[in-house]
Amino acid sequence: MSTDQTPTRTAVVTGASSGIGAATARALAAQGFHVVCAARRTERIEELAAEIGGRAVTCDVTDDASVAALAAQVPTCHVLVNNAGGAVGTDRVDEADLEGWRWMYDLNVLGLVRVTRALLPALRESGDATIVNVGSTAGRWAYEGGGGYTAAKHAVKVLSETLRLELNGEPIRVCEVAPGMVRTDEFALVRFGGDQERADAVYAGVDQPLVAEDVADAISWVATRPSHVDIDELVIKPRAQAAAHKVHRT
Ligand code: 8X3
Repeated sequence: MSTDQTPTRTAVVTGASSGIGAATARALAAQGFHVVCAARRTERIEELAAEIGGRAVTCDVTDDASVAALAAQVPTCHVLVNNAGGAVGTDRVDEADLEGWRWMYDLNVLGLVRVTRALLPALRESGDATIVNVGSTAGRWAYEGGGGYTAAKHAVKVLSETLRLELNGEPIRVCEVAPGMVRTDEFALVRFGGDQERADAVYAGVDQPLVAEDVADAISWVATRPSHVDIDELVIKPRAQAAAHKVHRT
């Protein structure tokens, strides 16, 4: 909680309307941050912001004007969590649906660049900032039918490294939190175009996939280390998942 001695720090979380984003907004608010909840679905983020004493800003990270409007409302930002992202489809490279691949690149990669670029003045203004990019184990491992998503998440990993190099010497650290199998309400459902049965099959027999709160906890930990400590990368998976193809199911 903020006191007169510890001025309120501001965090911006994109994709805050559900899943890891909403859980991260709650976790950072519990750490005393004033959280700007950014997402497209206004009603959801307004409810969340009211719950955590934060602020809702409707924002589509794939839209320049929308991101500029977000930045205009955040003069100082201590923590930026680039969480907005998602997967669509499981098409092989030889059958790639380029529209879906373009959507994934725009959302996961260019969305991150757009928001980071727009908020860098506010991050600099804070004098001590952290950028947390939500990557994925899909940014570490290839798997069949995952090409569009794994390519985008590999880009998130490389962009995090690039930003860390480019911002070296400034009081801004760049961290990537890369989750594996996380059971959220929407990730798999969106990927399979609303097919609940296929979405459920992803987690079938897996003893305790991660939940959004597990990842939020990791993000919150990364963001609250002493300023000089940069957690470059944190890969987090359920115990049952040893690798993309090695998931213990009962
Ligand atoms: C989600 C991980 O394995 O579904 O970011 O690609 S996976």
